[in-house]
Amino acid sequence: MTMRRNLVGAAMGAVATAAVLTACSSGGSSGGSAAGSTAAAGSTAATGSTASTSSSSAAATGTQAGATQMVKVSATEFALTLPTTTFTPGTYTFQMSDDGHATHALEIQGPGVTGTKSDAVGPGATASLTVTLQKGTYTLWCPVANHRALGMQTTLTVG
Ligand SMILES: [Cu+2]
Repeated sequence: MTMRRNLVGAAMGAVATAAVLTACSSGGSSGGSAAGSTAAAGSTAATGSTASTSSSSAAATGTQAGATQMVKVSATEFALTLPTTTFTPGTYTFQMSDDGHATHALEIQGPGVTGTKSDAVGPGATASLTVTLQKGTYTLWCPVANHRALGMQTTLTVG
């Protein structure tokens, strides 16, 4: 028992001595290089944690990109009004509210999206259109009659 306790004590003493020696060497004449390697080890650890932080934020971004975002579009004679025409890549549901007096709808075209359109609805009704936007430029318009030529068209910038 006493023997074992002494061995443990000796082992701990050795560890403590090693720690002290390490501390001494970094504070000694070779402090420059020791400090340098300590800094390097520190930056490696920091890089590691930064990497894990960025990967978790990337996962968060992925989650965000996976969530469909709602964009309200007001359709009138003859214009499409959106809160913004600048988007980040992701999936969006354009919810058009027919705030005018005629039938309106939405159609969109751009990178990866070819003429996806919503139902045409009358005054006071809403129609939605869900698309995944990639980096690039999209055109959003009303495909009813000649509404597009009359001004129901807007350009969306995704980047
Ligand atoms: Cu229209």
